[in-house]
Amino acid sequence: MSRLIVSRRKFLTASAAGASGLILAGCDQFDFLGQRDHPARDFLERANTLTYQVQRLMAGEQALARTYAESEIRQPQRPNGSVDPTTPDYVALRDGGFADYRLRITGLVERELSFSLDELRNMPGQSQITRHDCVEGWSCIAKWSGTRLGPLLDQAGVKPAARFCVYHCYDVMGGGLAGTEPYYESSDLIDAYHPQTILAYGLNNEVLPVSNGAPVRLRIERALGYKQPKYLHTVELVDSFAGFGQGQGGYWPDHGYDWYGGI
Ligand SMILES: Nc1nc2c(c(=O)[nH]1)N[C@H]1C(S)=C(S)[C@@H](COP(=O)(O)O)O[C@H]1N2
Ligand SMILES: [Mo]
Repeated sequence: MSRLIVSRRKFLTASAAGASGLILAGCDQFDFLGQRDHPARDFLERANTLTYQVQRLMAGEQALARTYAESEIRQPQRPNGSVDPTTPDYVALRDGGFADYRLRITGLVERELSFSLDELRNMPGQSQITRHDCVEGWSCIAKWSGTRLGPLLDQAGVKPAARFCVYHCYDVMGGGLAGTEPYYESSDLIDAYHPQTILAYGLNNEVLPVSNGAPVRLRIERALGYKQPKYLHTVELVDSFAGFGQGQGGYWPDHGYDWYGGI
């Protein structure tokens, strides 16, 4: 515990001094920051002090989510939340077989980029069999296939001021008196660059179905189900959540769920 307190203090000193201070201090003492559920990392997230450079340095050695064997997939991935978006933009895309789909990277980047589904599918791909845990109390083991988000962020050139990715989706929630609210989510850059964070276009060796988020949904494997945005169209680099929804960083966080949503 004493080591932790020292590390935390050193870290805050280092981040206040900027990334150069962090390099001088050495990186291995910040290994705990790769652990999603570590109290020190939790503290730092609440402090909201992590700049892009500092987060990028930490993204190197991160704990991986547990993966499973193909034989452990015992059930289909149970569709939950939106399962068939009805927004006009989405309906038009779906009716066109997603030929006109573009995944956009916008916000605090050197160059805004967009990728077609074919471009994403032609990038280096990876598959991972992981467990999806929904806060409603059920889990599914499924195989997700896609391409890593991190290299695409590097292509776009994340600006130093960026701290988070906001993930914008095609579907809307609600529709009662309060009106509809677009589904969105967000993560820090450590999770965005995590080696298992993928733009998934395949599920259990098939094309990702509409009910599970076609054509592209994000997988952040160390996070709860609501942090796995389906029907993704834009990844926006930001320094704050103000101005999105109720400002809590996601549709469900706006409605009282924990922003971090770690497993
Ligand atoms: N765009 C969007 N993403 C979403 C949701 C949603 O309603 N809309 N629901 C979330 C919740 S609560 C869960 S548990 C998972 C469900 O993913 P699945 O339908 O592939 O099982 O998606 C998450 N991502
Ligand atoms: Mo969920």
